[in-house]
Amino acid sequence: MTAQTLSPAGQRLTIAIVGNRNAGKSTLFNRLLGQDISIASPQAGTTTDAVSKAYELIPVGAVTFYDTAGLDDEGDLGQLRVKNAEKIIKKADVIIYVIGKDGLDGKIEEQLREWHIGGRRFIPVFNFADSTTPDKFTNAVSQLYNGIRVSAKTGAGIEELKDRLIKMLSASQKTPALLEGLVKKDDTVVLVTPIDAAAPKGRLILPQVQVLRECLDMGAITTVVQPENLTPALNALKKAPALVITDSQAVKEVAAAVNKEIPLTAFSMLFARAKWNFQQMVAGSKVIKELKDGAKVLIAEGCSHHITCNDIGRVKIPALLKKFTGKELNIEFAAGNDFPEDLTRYELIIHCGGCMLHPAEINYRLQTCLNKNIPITNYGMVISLTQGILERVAEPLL
Ligand SMILES: Nc1nc2c(ncn2[C@@H]2O[C@H](COP(=O)(O)OP(=O)(O)OP(=O)(O)O)[C@@H](O)[C@H]2O)c(=O)[nH]1
Ligand SMILES: [Mg+2]
Repeated sequence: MTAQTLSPAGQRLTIAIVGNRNAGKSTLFNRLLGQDISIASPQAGTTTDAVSKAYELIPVGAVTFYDTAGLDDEGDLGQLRVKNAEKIIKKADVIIYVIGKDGLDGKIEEQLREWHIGGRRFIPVFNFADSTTPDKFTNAVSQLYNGIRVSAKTGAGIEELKDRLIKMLSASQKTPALLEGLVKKDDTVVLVTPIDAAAPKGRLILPQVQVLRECLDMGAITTVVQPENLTPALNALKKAPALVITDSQAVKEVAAAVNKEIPLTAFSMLFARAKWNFQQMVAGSKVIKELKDGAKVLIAEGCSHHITCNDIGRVKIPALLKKFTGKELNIEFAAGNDFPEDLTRYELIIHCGGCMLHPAEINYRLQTCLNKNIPITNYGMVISLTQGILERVAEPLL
């Protein structure tokens, strides 16, 4: 099994190696991976398209390293390469900023400061330790942001860099628990997972698998059923479950079948709380009631290959919105990396659960909406709200 297949992309951590042309990014990339994968040469602009390599970084697990084009690339094509590198930076869990033999300049310092303020995880790496002596400014900035001196050519300092990388990645790996405060050992939990035509063949979708795994890790007694088996399953239980968690698509029938005293929520709610910003997204959903004819709404999907999500985003949600608001909305769609940079023309963003999105990318999307004051919510919340059940499924998480 290769590292590529070990864990889903949403969980595989990514490391972006960035910096100006000729800083030694490709040499460092090859050195960290212990293989000659990316072409390194004295010619500035050798790397054009980003190069990625999946790698098993012990003890962190499966990670992906990215080698990128120089951030100081010029010309029309150069600008496209810079944009591509910036996209990779956005989703990286850790950024390695390689500083070449020319040392630091104000622009690099400004970038490091911005990441520092924004809470990004980054490591300034001062390359060419074999042949350069850093000036005063470089030394001061290095001290400020805990820089590391390495020589990608000789390998000096690489072990220290790997140790730091492992520490940082381990810190970003600790995703908050989905069921925290909701379920404890020996509690009974019922999961409702419809298997319809759009369900993937032979398996469960990632959010369901993650919740189920967490139930098992916690020592909860878990029953997994399709909606039609829910009532018999509840009747068969000697005591009421501590929690029922349903796929949002079945929320209406599940809410009708589950006694009001039993806490009920949806997978999408748990993910909104653990990976996104629950309050921000509940608040975002409230905007739906105020949408007027012609209001621009963006329905955004984290990836473009989940048939189920595609069907929910493109067919079901527009239909539910139309029925609920009675308005002719102006709905646009975006999938994968096409999340628009300029969100100001939208009155609402409705996002998928983002099970395949990196935490850094999710943070970026949330932050962009927050900065521009654009309401954002998710598929599950819209489905629940338009069927009058949002308050009930949000309640256990408030
Ligand atoms: N002496 C010395 N040379 C290095 C070091 N790191 C890289 N080089 C050399 O610097 C040149 C540029 O290295 P690359 O790894 O291609 O640099 P890059 O940042 O990938 O450059 P672009 O792809 O053009 O953006 C090559 O000739 C490398 O052999 C180092 O630590 N010491
Ligand atoms: Mg290169």
